[in-house]
Amino acid sequence: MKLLIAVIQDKDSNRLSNALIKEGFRATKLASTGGFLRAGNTTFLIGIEDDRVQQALDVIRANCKVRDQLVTPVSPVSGAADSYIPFPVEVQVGGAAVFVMPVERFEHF
Ligand code: 2BA
Repeated sequence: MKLLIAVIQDKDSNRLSNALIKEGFRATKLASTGGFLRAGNTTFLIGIEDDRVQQALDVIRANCKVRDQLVTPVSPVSGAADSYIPFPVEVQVGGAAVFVMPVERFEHF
């Protein structure tokens, strides 16, 4: 068995939930925050048999888009703060960051 941990954008979360249910996957959604952008994102926990990992990855890929986002970098804590001009930079976010983890044991009561 494997546990997929998939960090995706909030905008894709409903579509992905619906697609996972339609394909017969069980998932848990967690509200999360990206360490870099410090913006909300969504983390899915998906427990599945090994032979369905590729199918789950395909569903995630088909339902999560890559988007460009403008970020204004945080100003330096000390030092050259006077001369610091915060130019927004564009970063590409998503579609999804997915970890595939082995599951030693799964109990469901
Ligand atoms: P954030 O950490 O908020 O990152 C958002 C986007 O900012 C990233 O998109 C990436 O394009 C950019 N970025 C992140 N760290 C950067 C850095 N040190 N320098 C320059 N650009 C940087 P994604 O790579 O698609 O990641 C989307 C979200 O997935 C991340 O949100 C984070 O919540 C999660 N994530 C991605 N990689 C991860 C990892 N290795 N471990 C844990 N979470 C991860």
